[in-house]
Amino acid sequence: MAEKLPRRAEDLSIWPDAQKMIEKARRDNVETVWDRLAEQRPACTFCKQGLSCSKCVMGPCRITPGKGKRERGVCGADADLTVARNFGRFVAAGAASHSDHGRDLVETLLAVGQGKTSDYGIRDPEKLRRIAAEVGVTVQGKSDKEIARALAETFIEDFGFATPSVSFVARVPGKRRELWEKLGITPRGIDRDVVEMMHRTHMGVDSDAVSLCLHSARVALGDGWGGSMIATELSDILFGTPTPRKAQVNLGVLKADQVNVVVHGHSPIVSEMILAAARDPELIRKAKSSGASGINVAGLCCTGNEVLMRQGIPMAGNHLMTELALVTGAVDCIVVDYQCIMPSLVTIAGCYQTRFISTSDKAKFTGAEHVEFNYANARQKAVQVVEAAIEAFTKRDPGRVDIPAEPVELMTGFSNEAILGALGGTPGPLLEAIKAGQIRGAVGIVGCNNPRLKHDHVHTELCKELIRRDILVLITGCATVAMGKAGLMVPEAADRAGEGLKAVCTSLGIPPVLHVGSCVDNSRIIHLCAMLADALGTDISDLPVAASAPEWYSEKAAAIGLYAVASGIYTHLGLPPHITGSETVTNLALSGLEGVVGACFGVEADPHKAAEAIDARISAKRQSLGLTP
Ligand code: MSK
Repeated sequence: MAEKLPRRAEDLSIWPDAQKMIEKARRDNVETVWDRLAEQRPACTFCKQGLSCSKCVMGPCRITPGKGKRERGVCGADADLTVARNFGRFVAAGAASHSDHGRDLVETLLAVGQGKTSDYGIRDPEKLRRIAAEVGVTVQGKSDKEIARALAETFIEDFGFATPSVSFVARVPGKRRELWEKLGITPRGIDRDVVEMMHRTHMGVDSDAVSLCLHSARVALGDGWGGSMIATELSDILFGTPTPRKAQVNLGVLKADQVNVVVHGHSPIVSEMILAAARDPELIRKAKSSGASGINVAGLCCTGNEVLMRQGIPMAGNHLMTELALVTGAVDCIVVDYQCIMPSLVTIAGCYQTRFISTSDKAKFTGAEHVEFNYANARQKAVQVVEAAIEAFTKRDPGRVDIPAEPVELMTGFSNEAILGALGGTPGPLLEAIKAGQIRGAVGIVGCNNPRLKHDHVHTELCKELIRRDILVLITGCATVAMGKAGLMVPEAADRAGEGLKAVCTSLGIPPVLHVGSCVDNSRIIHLCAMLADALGTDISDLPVAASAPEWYSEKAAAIGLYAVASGIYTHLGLPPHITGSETVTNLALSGLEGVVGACFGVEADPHKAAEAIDARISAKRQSLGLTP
């Protein structure tokens, strides 16, 4: 039976700005993600369950478990092995993406240390020294440049195979480290573990589903405690550690009378330079002489989160808003780096005279303009891009512009340093509030949108339900835009929380939903959990915490979910991954992992039932710690 997909705009997204732009797209004959999803229906059930294999040319094979016929692929792989191989590669792609992003930060830091760039520098020298000392780099008597170089060289080793484990494994509580050692899943070199997954899943190598799943966990841990954590910490060192600040969100952040430059993707390396160019008085003068009142930079997806966290740059939207932002007709230039950039954006940009500019040598788009950025030319290239945006503004057709909303306020910038700073420098007060039951627990809501679910419905309903139950919410990635638009990221939202959480938020002047960054910044959440566990002298799996990716779509989200679980954090998913064709793998994910790593996945599309399950988990953990449930 074909899955029935809604057509009415109000059934596709909960937001008026999205609904209006979906309707405008239809009027303008612009195809969107929802149109393409409808064309893909019905979905291939073999692929959906992880039961198709095209990893060699003896096939491709489609496995039908328990039917007697086609129970195995040509090589003899059964459903369990086929699903485990597919899932292993899925996670490896996600971990590789985050980690390759981290690698770019290492290269930039190295260039700073070697004096090969004057465009980038150290904006947080205190953090540079702190992180360097933490991973064993000598800081005494050394200049910032010398430390930057030595720190970059240490992290380069983390990507290879010369170390027994990645540096930040030292942050993991002792009990958990011992468990990983026992299971053989301590992350070693980041690249090594990803490459090993590609090797293991080649025909005729690792042919045991459980063994492959354990290596998937190791690859994911190399992402969370390796590539992503390096990306987060080095971004702070190079661009500044976020501090709380106010900003705005939704399509209303685009300005009809200004040159609108939208940054999209994940890395701050390009977006920070675009921002610097947009603030250049010479370029502002140029924009004004072209008839604009100024240059407005707005963010999409996680590049947006990076500049939102550090610079308070407004957010135009999340994953499912990227096409719709262009449909406003008000975007003069969209500048992209990598990840989560729908190739369809090039075509849509062409419909509205928007300049689509790619910037990374590893992410080119057919039909796009390519302006390649590197650490030696970034400032000059950023000027070129902003000049292109100014030129595009002069060609904009005001008759096709529709900015469909007024922006909503939010508060951002809750790095771990900022959170601990607000608590007087230690996690002690947070633990006291947890012990007293004012804050019953904490949940990280992370990740994407998926057109198979009503846009931002699960995010916002789950979040409202959790804070109502005195559960603090930390958010990253595209969930940020959802909670921001729902008005949950301002201190006044404390009124929508339970009495205990409300009292804590009111006394600190913070929202009940804290923005901690982009998708790589989920590393901040696991680090905070490690600090809490250490302060309690326990393991992460004993804490009253959980994670949730309510509307996830990407391989990266699978890697995040798996590193959270392997770190001991129960993780809710709004949709299952493509593993349901294997009983062994599905049972392992939904319950078996509990006995192995002390946490597992839960799948639930209904936000209220998901909140129930998360709440039950938090209550049980509180009880085991001797606290009131
Ligand atoms: S951008 S991975 S849709 S969070 Fe990080 Fe958003 Fe998910 Fe991409």
